[in-house]
Amino acid sequence: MSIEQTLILIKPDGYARRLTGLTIDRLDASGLEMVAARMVSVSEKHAREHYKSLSDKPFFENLIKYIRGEFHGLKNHQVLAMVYRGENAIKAVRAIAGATNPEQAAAGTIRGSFGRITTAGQFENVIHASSDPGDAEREVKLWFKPEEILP
Ligand code: DAT
Ligand code: MG
Repeated sequence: MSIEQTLILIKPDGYARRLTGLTIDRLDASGLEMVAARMVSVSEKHAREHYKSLSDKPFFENLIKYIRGEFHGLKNHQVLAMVYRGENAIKAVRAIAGATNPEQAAAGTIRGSFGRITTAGQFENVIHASSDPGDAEREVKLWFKPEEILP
């Protein structure tokens, strides 16, 4: 048994399409515990830091625009950032989220039900979820100060 923390972001498509409540409902129903939550106005620097491991990908510049709400008219660049904690939380939240590519995400997962690929080729997949313990630790630290997370 391993108690983990994982970072979740409601991405701009999720926010703009009013999928925030549905996402939280599914995360809560998993039995995991929400231990931090904050609306964040995502700066260019923060976006690039969050996705730095993808900086050599052809889709990187559009990914930065996407996470900053530029495809959804979000002038405040807002995302909802949360930390959930519990047994195997990282894998559990990835399972609720579904595969990265919305066309390959299983039916019933958040991405499978609500994600899409735009005609411009942009993956809009509603939520971010940390993918492994190393990423989770780095991402939780990047989005939250220690005192913003319940003990
Ligand atoms: P995940 O978000 O499932 O951890 P990732 O870390 O590999 O996936 O990529 C981060 C985001 O980048 C992903 O949510 C959507 C976008 N992305 C990934 N692969 C892509 C691709 N082949 N084409 C367009 N966007 C992509
Ligand atoms: Mg990832």
